[in-house]
Amino acid sequence: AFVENLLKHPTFLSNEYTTKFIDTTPDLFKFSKRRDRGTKVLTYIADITVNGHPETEGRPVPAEAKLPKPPALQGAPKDGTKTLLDAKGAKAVADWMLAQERLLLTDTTMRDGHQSLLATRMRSIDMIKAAPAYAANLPELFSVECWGGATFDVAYRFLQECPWQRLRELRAAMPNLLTQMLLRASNGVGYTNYPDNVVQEFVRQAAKTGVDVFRVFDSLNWVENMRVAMDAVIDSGKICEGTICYTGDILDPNRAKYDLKYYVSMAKEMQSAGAHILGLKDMAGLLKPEAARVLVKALKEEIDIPVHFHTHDTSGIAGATILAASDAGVDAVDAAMDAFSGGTSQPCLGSIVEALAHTKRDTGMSRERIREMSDYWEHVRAQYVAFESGLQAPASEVYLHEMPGGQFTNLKAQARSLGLEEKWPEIARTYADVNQMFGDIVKVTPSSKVVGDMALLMVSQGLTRHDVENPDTDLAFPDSVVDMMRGNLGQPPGGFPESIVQKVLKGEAPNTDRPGAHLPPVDLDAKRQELRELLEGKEIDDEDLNGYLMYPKVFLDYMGRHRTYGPVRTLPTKTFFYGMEPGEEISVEIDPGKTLEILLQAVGETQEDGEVRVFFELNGQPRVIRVPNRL
Ligand code: BTN
Ligand code: 3PY
Ligand code: ZN
Repeated sequence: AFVENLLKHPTFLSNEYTTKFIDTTPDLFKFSKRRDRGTKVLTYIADITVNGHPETEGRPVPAEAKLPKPPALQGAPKDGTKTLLDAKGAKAVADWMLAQERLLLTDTTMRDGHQSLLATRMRSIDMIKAAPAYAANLPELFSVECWGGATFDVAYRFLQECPWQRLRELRAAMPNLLTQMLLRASNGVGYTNYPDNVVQEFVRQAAKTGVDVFRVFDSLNWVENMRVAMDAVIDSGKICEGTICYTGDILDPNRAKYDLKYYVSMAKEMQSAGAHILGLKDMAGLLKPEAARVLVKALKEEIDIPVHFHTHDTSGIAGATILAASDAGVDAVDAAMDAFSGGTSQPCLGSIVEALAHTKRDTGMSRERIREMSDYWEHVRAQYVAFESGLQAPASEVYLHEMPGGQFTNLKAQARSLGLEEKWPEIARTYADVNQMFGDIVKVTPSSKVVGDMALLMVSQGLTRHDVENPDTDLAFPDSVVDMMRGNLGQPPGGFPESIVQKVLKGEAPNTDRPGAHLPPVDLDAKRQELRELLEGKEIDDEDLNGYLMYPKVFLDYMGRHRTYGPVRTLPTKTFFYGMEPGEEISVEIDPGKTLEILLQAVGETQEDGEVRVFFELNGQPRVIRVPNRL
């Protein structure tokens, strides 16, 4: 079931996801309105205890149910980068970055770290507990990447929690530090192009709820398709990190499409488009140390805005690349706290700090404070054993297939679920072939998903690139491939090869303009009214409206489950994923200062009507909850 659920992972899904529970149990949905929140949370625990959580079935179980304890606070939060943004604005932050001799660091643990290692499953509670210690103990950080990318839909879809609430609470707990998000330009935090006004509205709300730095990228590096999102960020007064995605190898003469000139020219376009910072996003970890030296040096010479480098350690050599970039004068780099670093995640933050100590790029960060924080994250990671990928060692194979860190382990799991595990080397090679067949494109969400879909189809049907390209055979392509060839994700440099477009679209003419130019604006008031009716008259705030605009079905499913189960975001992570054992007792703070003491006494036999009675004590009072046995 875990593998099955990985199939549902956003990297692979279309937006039609159904939750069997609401569909098959409409009466619980109806009753739930009248229940108090304590009863709702008990209902969730009872249900998971009896039926298990679909995502952890057959997977390892963590030892401890207690929430990990964050480090002690070293006094009140000192001024940090957020203090500067609030006082002097985005341009002042960029100027300040350029004036620093030290290497600046972004901590990615709360976004890309768990997205790349644990299928994005880290829950808000584990982040929010850590946030005050970030503010008090790590004020030297440039930023904390904690939002966007896949975290938005995974929160609603799999974690049964509101991503906006996560952001709001992190923002409040780290008043001195810049929060950072990853935004897929016109694809928002989704997998498809949204109308311009939906993107603008999303950025406005993200800035209002608490994002300070927006890393904006396009999955085909098409600057034309980045402007709407970048302009919206600039208008919000927040920091726009206009981003280049790195692919290929600038030192390899056979990969001339993405050469030094290409990247420098895109960097200049980012600067002209108003970016405060240039992001250099190496989503697969392909930038080799010597190439980083050359590229960063050129960028520093050719543009005037600071450069912020992001990579993944899939190959095991990313630490060397970071140090080379640092030597060449990069202004800031991304790293993950030790316990969430390495492999498909970012390089190790603590080790970068150590490597640069007593050099001119000394980060000024405290090794003790980093160790304490990493100890906390180590305990958090242990709660998510069910989502570990099992990748045991560095993989130089990444230079062959060029899969992004977040896709690698997922595609592997998906291959396993299709019975293609032993064909992994073939899938990796086919992924590279598909890339060439599509004209050598940037592969990052969502374009990476398209390449992965095509590679899996070819391997499962035993097709070669030659078979696919043969104009005399007819082939049904995955929807995502058809969509991309239609131009719905925009255009790669030089366009898609004409022959593959012809073959996929069977003669239909592609659209080569900006997709947003063809999408009519959404009537926001009408959408709010529509949502209000769907939710039986509930007042719809802007955050909920934005959730609905991005992911209509996912959002409605979330709201339906929320009505039944209440604030399950406050449960300890082990309880959320595994339920409770008879005799076990937990404390759940459902509101600041309002704590439920929950003791599970016993689980009854299944009755004739198929229901199970689950016996609790809630704050010392006996409570019986009936749930269906759905096993
Ligand atoms: C999923 O994978 O179905 C999403 C996770 C939320 C599942 C909850 S657990 C209790 C209830 N029973 C279900 O079948 N779904 C929800
Ligand atoms: C995302 O879009 O979620 C990514 O992490 C791309 O690297
Ligand atoms: Zn990344």
